Amino acid sequence: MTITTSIDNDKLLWMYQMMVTIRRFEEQSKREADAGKLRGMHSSVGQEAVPVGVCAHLRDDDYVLGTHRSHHHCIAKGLDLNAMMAELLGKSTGTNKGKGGTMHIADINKGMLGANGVVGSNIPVAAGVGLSARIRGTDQVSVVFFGDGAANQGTLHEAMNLAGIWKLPTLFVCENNRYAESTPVEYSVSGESIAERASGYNIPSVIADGQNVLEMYEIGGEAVRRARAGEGPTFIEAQTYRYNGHFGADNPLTYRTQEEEDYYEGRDCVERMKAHLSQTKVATEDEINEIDKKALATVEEAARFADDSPFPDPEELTTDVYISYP
Ligand SMILES: Cc1ncc(C[n+]2csc(CCOP(=O)(O)OP(=O)(O)O)c2C)c(N)n1
Ligand SMILES: [Mg+2]
Repeated sequence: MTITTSIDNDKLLWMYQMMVTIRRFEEQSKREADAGKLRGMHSSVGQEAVPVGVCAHLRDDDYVLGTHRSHHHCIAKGLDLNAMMAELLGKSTGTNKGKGGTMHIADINKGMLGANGVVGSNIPVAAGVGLSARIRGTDQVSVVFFGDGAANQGTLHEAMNLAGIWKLPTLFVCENNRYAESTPVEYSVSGESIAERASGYNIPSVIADGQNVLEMYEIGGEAVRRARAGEGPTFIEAQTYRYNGHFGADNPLTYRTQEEEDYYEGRDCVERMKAHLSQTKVATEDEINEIDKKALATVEEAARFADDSPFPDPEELTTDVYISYP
């Protein structure tokens, strides 16, 4: 698609810096997992542009709901990296005091209502959150990220129906990375696309190049504008790719070809944005290197912070687990 939005330089640089930070964070997370310090790591490397382009339009009081693969959603929504890395390692200084781990990170103050290990369960929650904003009379929006596999859950259809009839301020963002574990979309998705399912609920939909952050920004911006203006939900199918296996132990990747991996890695979102910044002279090579260095330093600091932090006291086992209502 042709990009028509003019994006100010600060926003362009923010998006680049955010994608590089996510990439470095995920590389570090993988090292931590390989060292046995965390289990069940689902890497988002390759998919950074999707939440970055959308979250560039969100405020702290807008809401995001994530999946089992959600580090990139959390970082794009502005969560603290030290606390996130500590959370991954189960430390008491973690975002959720080490009790959520990699798949259940939540930070209410930043509007991150939670990564979620149950595939598809976050989708109706996002409709409910949109309904809450509507009832409270705010212009907040809710954004739910989910995979191509989750798009085959009934929860998506129930949520789209409600969002459609009530014109909820909810964005359905499907990260179609072509696989649910080892199952390819060609096998599991009936119909021409995932996006076209939204038309059954009178929800406008668009297929986006999820490896192009500028396109994600443009499409996300229009969807957020519609939601805030009371025009209802939008469905975005972002076509993307996870460079690593489904999770740490998914290796070798016998269900996909080298040719396919090369194709997607050749369209890498970070590299394309870097090229865009230098071609348009938004940043010099030195300035780009400076951003890269800063991203690495921030992640290294997060790893140190997590390592140096204590595990929760055993007496903390049952605190913050249940909420009692007055
Ligand atoms: C309800 C439910 N069914 C099955 C699983 C096991 N499971 C975890 S991730 C996954 C695949 C999800 O694929 P997709 O939605 O495409 O997300 P991706 O892993 O590609 O990001 C499955 C089947 C689960 N966690 N929850
Ligand atoms: Mg998938």
